[in-house]
Formats: sequence, structure tokens, C-alpha cells
Amino acid sequence: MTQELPTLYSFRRCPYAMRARLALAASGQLVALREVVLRDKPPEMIEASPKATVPVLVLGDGTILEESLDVMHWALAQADPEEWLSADYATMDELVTQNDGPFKHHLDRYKYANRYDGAVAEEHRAEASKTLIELDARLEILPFVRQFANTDRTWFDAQGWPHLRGWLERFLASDRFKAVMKKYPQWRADDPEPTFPAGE
Ligand SMILES: N[C@@H](CCC(=O)N[C@@H](CS)C(=O)NCC(=O)O)C(=O)O
Repeated sequence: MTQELPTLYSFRRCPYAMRARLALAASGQLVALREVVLRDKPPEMIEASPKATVPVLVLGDGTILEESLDVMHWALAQADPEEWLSADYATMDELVTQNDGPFKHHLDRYKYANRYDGAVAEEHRAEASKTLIELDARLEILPFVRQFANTDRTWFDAQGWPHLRGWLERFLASDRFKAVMKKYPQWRADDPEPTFPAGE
């Protein structure tokens, strides 16, 4: 049975993989999950997708989806009972472009300032905050907002962004979030593949 499901290579804490899992869970599409450890990627994943980033979805006909947005769009094309796709496309694409571009750029330099020559964490935090201030409720960026908030929770809580904080808190407390954050052991060839989402 599991053999017939698409295979998802995923990493629990990767925000790109999280948003792919969120869309899969929202669509009700089942996949066979292969939990990846980034420093020890399975050769099967690298063979399927040499760029070797998670998530990767391998469909039954051999099609490989190696971008989280492609996984989301594929899942929601199968079924979209919560009408995620009814949101204004142009607005959504604009927000995702803003997220994957400038917000991610500044998030990395805020979170990992010591890895970037001359990066001043507070400056990048201020730049990234501009995106957050403009935010509309778009579920696929929540995993990134969660990372941003967790980097310095005290600072984040002191910003007085009540809608954003409420939105994040509801997301973190939701059954959907718990379902996509369930822990799985690292997958290796011949291991059983748990079905994701599990009993949602
Ligand atoms: N544009 C890709 C980005 C995926 C990505 O960068 N994933 C990270 C983990 S969060 C990754 O797999 N990095 C490769 C590595 O760390 O070796 C997508 O949206 O799927």
C-alpha cells in the first residue's frame, strides 16, 4: 500500500519542508515519509534530486518535485478542501517572493550573523522586521516567522505586533502544526516508511 504513495524526503525542522508538509496535510494527500538528516542524506534522495535540498517529492510516475512551492501547488491541485488556492494569487506570489528573497536573506544574517562577514544582527533584524510588519495571513510563511520569533523570543514579544503574535500562537497551538511536527526516526534504505500525515 505504502509503495503506491508518493515519497516525500523531508526534514522535520526545515521551514521549506514544513510548508510542504502543511500543504500536504491540508490537501489530505498521503505520502510515504523518508525523514532525512541533512548531514547524512540518503543516496536515494541525491539520485532523485542532485541539488539535494529538502523537501523532495517523488511521484508514482517518476516526476520529481524538488521545490517546496512545487510540492505545495501539486498537493493543492490534488485537493484543496480549505481553499488555500482561492487567495489572490498575485498577492500570494508577491508575499512568497518577499519571504524567499529579502526576508530569508535578512533572517539568515540575523540568526547566523557570525557566519556572514560584517553582518550586524540587529540591522538585519530591523530589515527582516519590515516584511513582518507588512504581513498578511499567509500560512506558508509561518514556519519562517516561527524561526524568526524563536531566535530571540523576548525581543519578538516586546514588539507589540498583536495580530502577528496571535497568528503565530494559534499556528503553534494548532493540531495541523502538531501533525506536521511529529517526530520520525531517520530513514535508511529498507526501513519502513511511515505514512504522512499520520491519522489526521
Ligand atoms: N528553494 C528550496 C529551498 C530548500 C532548502 O534550502 N532546504 C534546506 C533545509 S531548510 C536544505 O535542504 N539545505 C541543504 C543542506 O542543508 O544540505 C525549496 O523551497 O524547497
